Amino acid sequence: MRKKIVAGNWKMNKTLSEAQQLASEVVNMVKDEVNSDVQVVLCPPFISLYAVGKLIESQSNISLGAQNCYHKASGAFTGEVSVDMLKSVGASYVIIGHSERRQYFNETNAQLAEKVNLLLAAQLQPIFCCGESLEQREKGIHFDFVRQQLTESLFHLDTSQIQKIVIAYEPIWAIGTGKTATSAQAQEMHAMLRKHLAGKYGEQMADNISILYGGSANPGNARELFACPDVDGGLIGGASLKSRDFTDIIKSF
Ligand code: 3PY
Repeated sequence: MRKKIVAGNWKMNKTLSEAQQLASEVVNMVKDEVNSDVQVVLCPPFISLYAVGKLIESQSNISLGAQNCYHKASGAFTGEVSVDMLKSVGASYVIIGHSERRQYFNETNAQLAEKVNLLLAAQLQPIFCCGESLEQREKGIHFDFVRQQLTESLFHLDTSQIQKIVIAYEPIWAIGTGKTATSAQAQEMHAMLRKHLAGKYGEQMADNISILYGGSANPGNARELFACPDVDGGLIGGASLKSRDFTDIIKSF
């Protein structure tokens, strides 16, 4: 049985006090209203990780996640944040390879492979993002492109390691645009990703890997997306900044 996960990617939003406020609201709503087995992950900006971690401490179904990490273990990399630092403030998940990082910070599949290795060595769970641009989809190369992202960043892992990975499919054309993939488009890609994983690691292993959908997911479309057999939850952008919307998404399972 694979885990159902709803992760909130707060991106570069919320000051420390705003982050504390939002996290407290989510904790209270989840406590009062969520009785399913969904694992909730809050991914605030680095500076709020520790404080948010303290606020969610008592809620076993809410975990702390970071939005990125550096691809080297430590050293003279001014301004960067290492995997060990994230672990030391209580993170248990780390989003890597978000399309905004690939696009604005030129992250490569090879760097992401390094991040995956460091995270797994520290026993943190990567939420590995993949997804195609509109142009790639229109050219009909979207499956090949996303398959290659997985192959180049993850397929060096052995079977015991791959089961620790959470995958988030986020079509770039649906991020911050208000456009969502239809549930049929999401299911088609998720099924293809699972097949690709099964080709390398076997069907049983692939069946245990959670694949989340991301890209303008909201309370209005979450139920239909989460009803797809290969959609195991969501990586939520804008809608995770409002406790009511985020909780309603969690309740959409
Ligand atoms: C979005 O929903 O826009 C996201 O990028 C989630 O990571």
